[in-house]
Amino acid sequence: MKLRKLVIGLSLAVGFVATAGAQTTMKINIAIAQNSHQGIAIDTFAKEVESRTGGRYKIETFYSGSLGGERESIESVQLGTQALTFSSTGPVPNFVPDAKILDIPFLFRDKAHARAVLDGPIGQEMLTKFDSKGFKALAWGENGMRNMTNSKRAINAPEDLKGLKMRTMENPVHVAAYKGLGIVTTPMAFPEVFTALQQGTVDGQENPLSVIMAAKLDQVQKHLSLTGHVYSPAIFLMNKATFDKLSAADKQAFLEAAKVAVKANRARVDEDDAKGVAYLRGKGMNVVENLDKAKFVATLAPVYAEFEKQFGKANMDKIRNYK
Ligand code: EAX
Repeated sequence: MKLRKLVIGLSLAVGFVATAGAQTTMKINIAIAQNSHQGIAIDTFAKEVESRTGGRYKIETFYSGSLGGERESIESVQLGTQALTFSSTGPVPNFVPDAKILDIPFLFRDKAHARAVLDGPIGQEMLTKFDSKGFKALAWGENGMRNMTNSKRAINAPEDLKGLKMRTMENPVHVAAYKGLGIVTTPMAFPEVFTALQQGTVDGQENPLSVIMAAKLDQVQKHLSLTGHVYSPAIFLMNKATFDKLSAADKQAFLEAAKVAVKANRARVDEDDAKGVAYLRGKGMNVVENLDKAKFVATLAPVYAEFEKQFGKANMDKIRNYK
């Protein structure tokens, strides 16, 4: 009898110790390299969560699409097979249609305007739209102002885009807009892009300088034009049920960790934008800097008319005119 009591006592002690020191591990991933504006986002997030929860939560970080592309990862978070992801909002409209309005070309004047909208009432209200779709959107991050690259010719004006085969994100607003510019569009997950450009399956793609540098696209693209045609938000997404199981204090810890991470993410984008043109010219790219963006907007007029019907001109103006 004594032995039985001893065994039960020991097993309870072990259980207690395990519980006391129990650590829950969660995965987060990105589609691009660790040495990037997105890598710094999830590395900072991981460090902040562990320190703010006293080590009770460990965030395992994965890079370069090793757990899948952005759309696939967002789907895994929605299903709960992956706890977290940090993604551009490219594929988001497939899960949260309300977010589509953010992807309209030339909607945002610049990064400062976009950050103000996302951190303000419009963006914060948009985050709540993710709840009913199985996500807790922890915070808006930043991918950056998207620019066009290709291997065929310099893009100085919209007519130079006609007939160009460009990879696009899996985003219906982008596809409609780029078709409106005469581009032949090929939606594709980012991890496939470098090879597609290398093999000439597509002539070009469009991405922020941060992504172009992180993915070394200068090795497979000759021409870069600073079109700044779309502001590309990023976002910290967590499986909603997993978030809801956290204590109130741990929920706060995850939210604050995301905020600190976004500060580092945006600072890295600013750094990349400051040095990106010189860096990519140094790598042999031909860079067109001063484009007349009004010409691109004018060419998009018919598509814009459609967008105003779809999203409501008032809703678009609310964002466009936000100060
Ligand atoms: O988030 O798919 C894209 O072009 C994204 O900008 C890239 O995955 C970084």
